[in-house]
Amino acid sequence: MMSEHILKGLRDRDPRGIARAISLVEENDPLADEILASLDDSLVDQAMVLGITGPPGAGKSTLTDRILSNYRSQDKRVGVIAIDPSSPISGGAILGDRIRMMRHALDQDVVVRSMATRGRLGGLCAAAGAAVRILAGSGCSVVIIETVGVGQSEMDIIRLADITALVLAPGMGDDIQAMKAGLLEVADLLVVNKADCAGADTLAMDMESMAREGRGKDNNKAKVCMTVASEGKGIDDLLAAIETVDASHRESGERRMRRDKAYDLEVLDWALEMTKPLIIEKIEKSDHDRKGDPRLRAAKLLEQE
Ligand SMILES: Nc1nc2c(ncn2[C@@H]2O[C@H](COP(=O)(O)OP(=O)(O)OP(=O)(O)O)[C@@H](O)[C@H]2O)c(=O)[nH]1
Ligand SMILES: [Mg+2]
Repeated sequence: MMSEHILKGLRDRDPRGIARAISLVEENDPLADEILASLDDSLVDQAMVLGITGPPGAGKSTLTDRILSNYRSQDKRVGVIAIDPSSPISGGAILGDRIRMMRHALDQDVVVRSMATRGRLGGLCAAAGAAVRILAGSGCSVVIIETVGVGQSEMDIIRLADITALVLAPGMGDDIQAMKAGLLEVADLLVVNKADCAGADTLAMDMESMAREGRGKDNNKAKVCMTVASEGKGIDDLLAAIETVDASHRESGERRMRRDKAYDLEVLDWALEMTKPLIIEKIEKSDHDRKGDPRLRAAKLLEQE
């Protein structure tokens, strides 16, 4: 039985079974409900979901790989969800990501999953949320979401994370200006990567002052960390900072609040996903005179039972 096979793969925590389960849910397969219902909710509750975001080329994947190795050395099982590394902006870095992750390919306690935004009409938040649940529910105590910090859908994705690190690198002036508005708000940690490159200290100072200005609601300012991801430098300090933020969020209730918000976002996204086919069907069945305003027509279609 196919469904038994998939569920067994999940129970056995077999990376391929997990990957298959994520695909099925993403494709809205009839098995999706059963897969999601089979997960251990307490594991999902306990896992730490870490968002890694920032402009293309800042070193997010290199950093993710280092963080992953570090957690693995603590014997933690780790899941990674890489959102659309093939966006038009970053231009096909997916191969690079794959290659970098290859050294974990044979590790049964690492599950890496890419998810495309391209060619998708919404539903990314729902799919990524389900992937987080499947990974956490099958024993990944850390789930990392890597996403390029650009579009709105990526911003929504970051809201699935308990903690978000914004990765920046020197020499990307314009990108940083563009990021300021949205991403600084959601960042708990500001990572100045490529600290081996010229301009890193200046960038770190800029970030320090921005962090002071942008003190969040809980009055905690984002901590600035410096890393050289390509050489594995600064990773221990970064992980210590992550742990501190996580502990304080768990204690203050901030974590619960973020999870609640993420939950609502996911419900909305799933609801939209589920109604879309129904609406498409209505449009197809309606008479095609195409007169009048499309907006009015849409309202009328929705009124129809
Ligand atoms: N000098 C230096 N290079 C780095 C460092 N970290 C990463 N790089 C290099 O920067 C380039 C981009 O790194 P990635 O990890 O692919 O960056 P990314 O942010 O994941 O990029 P996208 O996924 O395309 O948005 C690669 O060539 C890395 O080897 C660093 O600390 N110092
Ligand atoms: Mg990347």
